[in-house]
Amino acid sequence: MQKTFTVLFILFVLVLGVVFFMDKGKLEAPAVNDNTVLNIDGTVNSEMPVPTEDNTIPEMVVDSTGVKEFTVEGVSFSFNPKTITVNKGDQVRIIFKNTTGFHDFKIDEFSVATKQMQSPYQEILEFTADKAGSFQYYCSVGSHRAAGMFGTLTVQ
Ligand SMILES: [Cu+2]
Repeated sequence: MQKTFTVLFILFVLVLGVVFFMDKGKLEAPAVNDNTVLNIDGTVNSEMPVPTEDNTIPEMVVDSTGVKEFTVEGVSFSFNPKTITVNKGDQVRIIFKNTTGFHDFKIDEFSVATKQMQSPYQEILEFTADKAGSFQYYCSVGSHRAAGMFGTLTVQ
């Protein structure tokens, strides 16, 4: 009888212990929601704008003067969006937001380039899309372009 009680008591303590640790695990789960922008080291980046509710960056805005405005995010090692399409003759504004790493944004054919800067960094470029074709925008830091940090500007 005494032995049975001891065994039951030990089981009870074990169950309590398991429940306690499971709860503790839940409490310690990272409280990061999907809209949070993280730095490359995983810390929360409070300086950068939070994406819109559907978690995308708006692709294009036409301002009151007719300028086609695109927000392009740079991370290691890609741009978002990966494609931009405008019409020949459009005045184009690129709001380049480097959110992760050390990058720039360049389009050789239109002679536009931001500085090479560590995130968080934002620079605004403007140019006239005065020739039709497909042009690459890319990051000229190190081998970032080869690693996938480029996109396509189509002027139609
Ligand atoms: Cu880069």
